[in-house]
Amino acid sequence: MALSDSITPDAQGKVRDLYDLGDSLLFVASDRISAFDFVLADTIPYKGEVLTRLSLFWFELLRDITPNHLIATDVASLPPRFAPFASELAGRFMLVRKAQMFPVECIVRGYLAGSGLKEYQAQGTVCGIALPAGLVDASKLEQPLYTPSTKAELGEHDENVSFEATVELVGATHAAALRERAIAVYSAARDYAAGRGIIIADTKFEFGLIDGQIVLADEVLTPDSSRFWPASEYVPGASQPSFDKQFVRDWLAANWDMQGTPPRLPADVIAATSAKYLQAYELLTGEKFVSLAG
Ligand code: Q0Z
Repeated sequence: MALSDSITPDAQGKVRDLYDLGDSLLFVASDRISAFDFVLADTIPYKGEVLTRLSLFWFELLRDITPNHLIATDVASLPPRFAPFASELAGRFMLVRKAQMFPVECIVRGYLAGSGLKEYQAQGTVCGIALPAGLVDASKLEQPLYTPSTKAELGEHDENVSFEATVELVGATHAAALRERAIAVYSAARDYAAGRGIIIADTKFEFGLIDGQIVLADEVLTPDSSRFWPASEYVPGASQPSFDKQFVRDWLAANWDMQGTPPRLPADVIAATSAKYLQAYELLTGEKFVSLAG
């Protein structure tokens, strides 16, 4: 019997379950994967554990740059009703402090890609910020850009907003602090990852307030919240392969008309995708991935 069938999550994201423990929260990352905004029927072995342990790695590496919401990562710290699920939980959960979350997705972009590239090609700006002429797909930006968005209703896309709009949402002091903190965290992570052969093209942070302090929350600097590119294949002027989901996206694009329910993935696509998640973990941490699952 799976944990989520025995204890009902209080909230579910596309790939994560959330349990409200009163004064703390339990996040559990599944092996579910989304592509083209669909959660697929197939799971990717170890994906939830890889993402959780990457977040924990970053929290530790970045601890001098920002406090975070983490309390514990051992099953013994959970209420006893979770003990029967110890092997299912191992490596894929975080016990975190409840924060007053800011209603701002703090996106930082160091490279031109995705919606930023589209806006630049149409009007020379990214989220209204004018950029120099002549940039191409995947160009490195001179300075990292802070391009906040606001969380959309379920099923909708997040909406890019101006910095001034975030001032209206959280006040001038918090808005400026979020921008400064997000850029500082991104810059440190980008520099670290560059030395390990991974380009962090862009990423999304969520921050909250605990005891009046701004803390880094949610999951951080994972392939699901960021664009990771292999530095060895980096060629500006062309769309870069995504580190993790490229096999899935390519296979779906070639084998599905994007109507209705996505088809089941072939076993080799699942295995190759799992291997990419493990490779991202091993490159970034410098450690072999050994699952903690029982
Ligand atoms: C809630 C969400 C998910 C479903 C972040 N430390 C915190 N305190 C309060 N809230 C949050 C955090 Cl991290 C928080 N969400 C939404 C996440 C499943 C809903 F995994 N995000």
